[in-house]
Amino acid sequence: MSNRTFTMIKPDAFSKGHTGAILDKIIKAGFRIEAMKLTKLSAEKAGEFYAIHAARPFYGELVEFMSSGPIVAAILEKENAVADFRQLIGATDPAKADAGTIRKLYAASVGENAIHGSDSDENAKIESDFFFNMLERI
Ligand code: 3AN
Repeated sequence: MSNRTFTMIKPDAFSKGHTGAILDKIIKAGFRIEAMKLTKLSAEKAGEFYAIHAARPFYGELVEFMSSGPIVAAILEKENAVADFRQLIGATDPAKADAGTIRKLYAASVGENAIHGSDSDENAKIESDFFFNMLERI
C-alpha cells in the first residue's frame, strides 16, 4: 500500500464550494485519483473512523462535525504519497500551516480544517478499506 494515501474533503470545505479548487491542487501536485466518492458519514461511522481519538476531549465535536454534511473521500496514488500529501495539506492548525497549503487556503480552525490526509502507510490502507471496496478502485 505504500505510494498511496487516503483523503477526505471535510464538510466545511465541501459546503463552502472549495471541492473543485482542492481537487485541482491535488491533481496538479502529481497525485492520481484511484477511487473517489461523494458521501455522508453517519455519526456512528464517523465515530468508528475516528475511534483512535475516542479519548481526546474534542472527539464528540469531531464526530458531530464530520457527520454534519457531505464529504468527498478518495484514494490517491503518487510516489511518497503519505508524506507528500501531508506537506500539501499543511499543519492540523491552519494558523500554523505553511503558505500555499490547502489548510492555509481553505481551513477555518483546528477542528474544521478542510481536509484529511493519512498519517502513515498503515493508516492509509485502513482508511481506504473503510470507504472503498476493490471494485471501486481504478
Ligand atoms: P491531522 O488530521 O492533521 O492528522 P490529528 O490526527 O491530530 O490531525 O487530528 C485528527 C482530526 O481531529 C483533525 N483533522 C481535526 O479535525 C481534529 N482535531 C485535532 N485537534 C483538535 C482540537 N484541538 N480541537 C478540535 N478538533 C481537533
